Amino acid sequence: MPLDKAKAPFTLPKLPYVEDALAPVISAKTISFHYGKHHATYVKTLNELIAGTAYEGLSLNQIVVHAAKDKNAAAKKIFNNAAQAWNHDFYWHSMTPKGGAPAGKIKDALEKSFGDLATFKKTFSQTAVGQFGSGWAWLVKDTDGALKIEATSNADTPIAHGGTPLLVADVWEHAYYLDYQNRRPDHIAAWLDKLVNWSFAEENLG
Ligand code: MN3
Repeated sequence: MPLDKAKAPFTLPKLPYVEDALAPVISAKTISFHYGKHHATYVKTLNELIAGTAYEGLSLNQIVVHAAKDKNAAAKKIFNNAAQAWNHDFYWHSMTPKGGAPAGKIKDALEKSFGDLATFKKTFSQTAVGQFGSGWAWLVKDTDGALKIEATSNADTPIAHGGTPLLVADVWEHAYYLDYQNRRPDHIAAWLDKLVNWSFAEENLG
């Protein structure tokens, strides 16, 4: 991803589609706030926090990894904003208006790890819905090559812990509240059926 090489000051990466492309599952109004306000603010705040610090010369990935281990009080804020900047760019690419059923290598990998697609969807949905409060639901590749589903809280991200994410669903309320209110299960079901970018997941398989 280009983010691996980007250096400060960071700019808000372009969305890979127009703002109404994911409607009706995710409306243009949700995208305009989520991308144009939330994501943009994480990027802007990150630039302010790292200006004049040792973090300034690092890539976004490196900032996430280093700040996760940094015991300095200021590092937590840097971690939160850097990880949220990274997670959101990964999230936009995890979706496409042309979602549907997985095929090829990624389909084989899902079947090998979960048995069948229905079991993958059920497990992913349970994890996404079961994440208490704000966070993220991830499909990751384990070190043994098996695919796993995990949730992280708030800004936390697998890349801070050496993980290899393939896909992510944002389960903060700001991701779905305007369109689904409190119905996170319905949002996740529609997300899985209509919006997943399986080509992106397959690229991330490596
Ligand atoms: Mn979000």
